[in-house]
Amino acid sequence: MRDMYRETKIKDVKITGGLLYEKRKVAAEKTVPYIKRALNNEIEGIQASGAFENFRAAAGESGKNFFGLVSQDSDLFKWMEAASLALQFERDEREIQKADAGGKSEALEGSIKKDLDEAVGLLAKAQQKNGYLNTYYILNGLKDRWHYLKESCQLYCAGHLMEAAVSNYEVTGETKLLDVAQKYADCIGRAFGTEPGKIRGYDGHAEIEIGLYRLYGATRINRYRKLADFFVEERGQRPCFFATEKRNGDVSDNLVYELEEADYRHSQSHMPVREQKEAVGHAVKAMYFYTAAAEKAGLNGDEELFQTLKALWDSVTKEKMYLTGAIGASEHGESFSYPFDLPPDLMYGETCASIGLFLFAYRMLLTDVDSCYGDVMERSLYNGILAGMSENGTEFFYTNALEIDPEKCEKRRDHMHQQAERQPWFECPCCPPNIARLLLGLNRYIYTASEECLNIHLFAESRFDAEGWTAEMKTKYPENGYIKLRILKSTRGKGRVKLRIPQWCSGITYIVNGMAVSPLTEKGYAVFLTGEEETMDIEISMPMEPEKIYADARVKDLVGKAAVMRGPVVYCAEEADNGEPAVLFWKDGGRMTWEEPLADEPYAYERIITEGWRLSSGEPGLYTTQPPRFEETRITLVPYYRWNNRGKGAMRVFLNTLFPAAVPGTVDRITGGKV
Ligand code: FUB
Ligand code: ZN
Repeated sequence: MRDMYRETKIKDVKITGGLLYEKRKVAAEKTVPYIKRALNNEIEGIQASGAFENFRAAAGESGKNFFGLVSQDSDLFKWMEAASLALQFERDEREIQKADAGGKSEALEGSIKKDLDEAVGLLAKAQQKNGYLNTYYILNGLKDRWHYLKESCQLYCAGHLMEAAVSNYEVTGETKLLDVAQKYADCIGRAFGTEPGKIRGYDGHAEIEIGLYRLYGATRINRYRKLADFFVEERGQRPCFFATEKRNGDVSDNLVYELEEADYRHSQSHMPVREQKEAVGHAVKAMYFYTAAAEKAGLNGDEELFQTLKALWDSVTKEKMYLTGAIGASEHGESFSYPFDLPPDLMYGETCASIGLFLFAYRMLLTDVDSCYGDVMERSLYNGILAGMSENGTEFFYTNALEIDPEKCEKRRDHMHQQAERQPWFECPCCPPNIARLLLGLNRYIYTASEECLNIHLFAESRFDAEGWTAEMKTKYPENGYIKLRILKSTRGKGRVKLRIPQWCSGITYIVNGMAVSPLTEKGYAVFLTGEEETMDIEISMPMEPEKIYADARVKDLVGKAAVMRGPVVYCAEEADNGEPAVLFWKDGGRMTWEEPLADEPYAYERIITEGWRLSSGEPGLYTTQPPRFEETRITLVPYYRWNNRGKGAMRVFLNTLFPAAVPGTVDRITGGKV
């Protein structure tokens, strides 16, 4: 029998300080208002959005035509989810009584609430009598709805509406948006299913499944869960639904993109989920699908399905994931490539895909408290996800390569999917509201609990209060690995506290109530026993030294290269500190020193200083018989998530490695004869 934890409620956790608090504050105060303005076309010079305008037209408030991509309703819904969560942030902020919170926080909450209420009103007005709510088809002809589900994103958008509604309800207790979402879910339930006359189909972009499970979680209405179960199991049944579905109406101008007709791997529809073993296709679609399937496995105690998901998890994380938790090695179809094909430069690594991986990991964790999931959550959060947003919260990466050369991004067709700088907006702005909702919803992912067990998966200054447990965590993580926990169990009987031991960490030590202890471990978690009404103080020390990281030799693009991590944070070399990073080599055995950020200097980030070599040509000429020269240099590294906050420039995570001791004859060349 496996564990089955429920998603932790947003109100049960407060993040009270540290990096994640700072990021959430920026998301609430800057990103959420900015996205509202972007979606409402109030920002000059960025790509136009039809998100609000389409709803006004669908509500009969304007006579405008549909504008933008078919996925666009989801941008508004994701913003609504982020805005709902921002309300909670602002309330927590007042409760925590941060020095500068007070009136400012109340005013911001007021304006976000007003924006949200307006949007909810607009949705309710645009919703059709039968509950249908998709602006593309409301404005272009309802008779074509449910057609071309392969690319039209209808159910994908609906799923995001349901997620927004659940978060909105959890935070506000109001049911207006939840009612809209339920009406739409019921409309979808009348149209799809195995019963005669219903469509045995699903969306090309998984997401409705997650939305329905969350709706079930909030309402406990079983038909939403059953409909989600149907969508999970129906995908990939043969003959493939996409080969047979109707395709009336011309949506071709409004598609995000259109892949080859029969590429069913792209949407994970090439076979039923239970037969899938390798993660393939569009990385975001895959993550959302696996997340939903993991939820199904957990809810139903379905071990067979869980094992399928575990195989897919292993395929992603052991063969197809970047060091930063980025996924999606190929620009074509924003998709996975074959195992170990992980080019650091041509890659895609969409911010939404890392977010999806984080969500997939969390769902697995609810059923199986194994540190492999928390490790990946941490990896994607502190690297692939945080890199997606600028420090001011209003610029974003869509793709997140491990190696950027601005000239290539500008001049080479095969690099044009990449941005050398974060952008204020995109034609397909799926990532900005996704990162905002993820950051503002982070409270859900730090702890899980039952009356018997409290699990701690992520480390952040925070408080947890639910299921009879109170926990207070004090830490500056990931700046350092020192954590102080005070835990109180108020329910009856003995309880267990489980703490993830991060994969990166060796030499962890614990002091419990003043005594050094060596706890038992279970699937990568340290386990502590506690009794009723007993306060347990745990001090955890995780030595956090910079370390070189090498890829599996099957990752051909990374042979002879190494990166540096300190704790969960991946570092990178930026041109701003080092000149061109392509010519840098690590010095074998070079010392690495970590320096704290200098509080009073802007952009004076925490950094790692190490010794290295800088290569230059042996003699002029495109090709020459003269080997290159190496001169000693200092290499400065900054956290990857902080890169590109100091203007445009080249960046690399993996630098070249020379192994002079291991390669006969290279020593002279490296030192230029000095040694
Ligand atoms: O189709 C909606 C969104 O656009 C996906 O999640 C992104 O990957 C992009 O394709
Ligand atoms: Zn995205």
